[in-house]
Amino acid sequence: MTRAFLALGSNLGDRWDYLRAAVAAIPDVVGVSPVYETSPVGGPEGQGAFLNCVVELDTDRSPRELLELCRRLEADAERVRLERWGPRTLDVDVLLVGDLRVDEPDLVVPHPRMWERAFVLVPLHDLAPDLVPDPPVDLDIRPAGHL
Ligand code: GSY
Repeated sequence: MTRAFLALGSNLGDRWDYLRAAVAAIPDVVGVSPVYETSPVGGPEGQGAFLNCVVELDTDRSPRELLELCRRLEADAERVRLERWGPRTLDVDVLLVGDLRVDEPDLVVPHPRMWERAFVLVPLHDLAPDLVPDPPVDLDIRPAGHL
């Protein structure tokens, strides 16, 4: 079994509901971080704030199987890709799968931008202070509650 982490975000529609339904549908969850309300990073002007969290799995699924799971969760949330980086009902990313490294056109693990994203590092620190000992201090990341 492998310790894996997925990042979830929503900034469209009932954000709490989308996160709640997604986490309930993820197998092998052993930890769910607090939820943070975060200012959008990148993307078009004027899009709404995100709710972000991270989940920890104890899983025997491969990185690709986890990617397929993420895509299915996004499809179940009726996600429509209107514009790249634009608002989304649900975004689910594979962050880490143990020590595995993948570098394929549609899947890079560890997630290539995770170490520069406070909205990932702060909730990841809550679950795994061993992996993120010094989370960034960022005023755009506000505790919002628990799922
Ligand atoms: O990559 C995840 C989607 N996303 C987010 C997000 O989840 N949270 C914040 N705060 N900004 C974001 N920009 C993108 S793209």
